[in-house]
Amino acid sequence: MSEQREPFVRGAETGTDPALAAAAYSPRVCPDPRLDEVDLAVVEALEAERKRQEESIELIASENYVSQAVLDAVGSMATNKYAEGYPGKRYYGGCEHVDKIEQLAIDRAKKLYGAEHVNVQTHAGSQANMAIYLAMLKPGDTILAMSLDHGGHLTHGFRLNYSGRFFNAVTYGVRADTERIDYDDMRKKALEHRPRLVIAGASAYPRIIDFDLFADAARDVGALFMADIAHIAGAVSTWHHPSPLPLADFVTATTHKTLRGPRGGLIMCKSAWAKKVDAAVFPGMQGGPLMHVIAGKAVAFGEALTPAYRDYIGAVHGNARAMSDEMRRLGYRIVTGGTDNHLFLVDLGVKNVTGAAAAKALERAGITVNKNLIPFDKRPPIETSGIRLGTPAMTTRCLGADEMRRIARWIDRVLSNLDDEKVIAGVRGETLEFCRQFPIPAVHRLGRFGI
Ligand code: DSN
Repeated sequence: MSEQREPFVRGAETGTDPALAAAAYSPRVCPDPRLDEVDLAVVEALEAERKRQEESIELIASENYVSQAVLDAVGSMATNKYAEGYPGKRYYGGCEHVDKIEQLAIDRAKKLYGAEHVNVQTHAGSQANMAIYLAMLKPGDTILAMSLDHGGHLTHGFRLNYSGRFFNAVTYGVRADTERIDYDDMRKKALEHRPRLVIAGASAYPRIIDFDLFADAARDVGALFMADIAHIAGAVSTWHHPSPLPLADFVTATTHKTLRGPRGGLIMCKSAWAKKVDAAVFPGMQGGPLMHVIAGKAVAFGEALTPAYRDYIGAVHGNARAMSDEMRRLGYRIVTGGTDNHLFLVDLGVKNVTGAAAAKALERAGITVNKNLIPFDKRPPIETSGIRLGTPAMTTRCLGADEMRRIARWIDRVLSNLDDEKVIAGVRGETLEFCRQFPIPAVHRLGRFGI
C-alpha cells in the first residue's frame, strides 16, 4: 500500500517546480489498482458486510437486494460527473451522456406511475419531502401528517426533525379499536387547523391507505396534498395498492425499498408545480446530482416496468400474509390483525419481551428485524413493545409462503427462549444452512469481494 502512495508524496516534495511535479505524478508511477490491491481495511469491511447479508435472513421492511444490473450502474463512471441543473440545462460541460441517463430515469418513472412531472435527483426520501416543503411552504406553516409513534415518518413533522422544527405539525393517528388510520380525526383536524399541506403516508402501517379521503380533506380546506409512498412504491407501481397519483399534488418516494433500486429519492408532481419543485431540489437544497445513482434508478425503473416485477410484488404481499398468519397461529397479536402490504407489526406483549431485546436475540440467530413502536405503546422508542417484519428482501431471494412460515417458527423459538443461548445457537445453525439455499441473486454473480 505504501508503494502506491509514493507518487503523491514525491509530487508534494517536488514543491514549486511544475515539470518535476508533473513527471512525478504520471500514470507510469501512479497505477490504478483494484480496491482489493490497495485498501484492505475497506475491503475487509465490505467483505464482512457481504457475508452478513448473504448469511442472514433480512426482514427489515425498508431493505432489499438490488440486481446485478443496478449494482453495475451505481458502480459506474457516472460517479465522476458533475451535472448541476437538469437535462439540456446544465451548469457544466460534458453532460450529453448523463443527460440521456437522467432523461431515461425520468421517462421510465413517468411511465411506471403515470406521473405528469418527475424529479429523480433527490439523494433520499427525506430530501424529496424537504424539497416539497421548501417549494410550497413558509416557516411556521401548518402541516397535517401521521404521527411517528402511530407509524408515520420523521420527516412528517416529528419534533426533533427539521420538519417539526420549521413547521407547525398537527398529527393524526390510528384508532384505538381497529389500529387503522382514524380518517375522521384526520378530517376533523384538517377542518380545525386549516393546514397548508396534508400528508398521507407511513413507514410502519400494514393496511391500504385511502388516499381519496386525504384528497377530499385537503380540497375542502384549500390545502395541498402530498402522498409519501416510500414504503409502498412498488405496490403502487404495480397496482397492488391504489395510486395517489391522480389525486395528489405531490408524490414522494424512495427507490431502494420495495422498488428495489439504489438508495435514493423520487418526486412526482402535477405539471403546475414542476418548476417550483425542480428549483427547490436544485439550486434550492442540493448541488450536483448523484449521476451514478440516477443511472441505477433508471435501471430499477426499467426492471419495475416488467411483468416479472409485478409478480414479485404480488409474492411480497402473499409472503407477508403467510408469515403474519403463522405468527398469529403461534399466539402473537398482529397489529390490525394482519397485513395488506409488504410488512406487519408484531405486538410482543404475549411474551412480555421488548422489541429491543427481541431484535438483539433474533440477530444472534441470524434474523435481522427492527424494534418498532406499536400504536399506543407504553414503552419508549428505544425499547418498544413490537417488531416490524417485512418480506421484500427475502422474496427477492425467491422464498415462498412455506419458507416464510418456517422463519416465523424460528422467530417464535427465539422469542420463547430469549435467555437460552443454546436454543438461539441452534436456530442460528439452521438459518445459516437455509440462507445458503437461497443466495442473494446479485451477490451470486459477483467477484471475490462482492464489490
Ligand atoms: N427508515 C425508513 C424505514 O425503515 O422505514 C424510513 O425512512
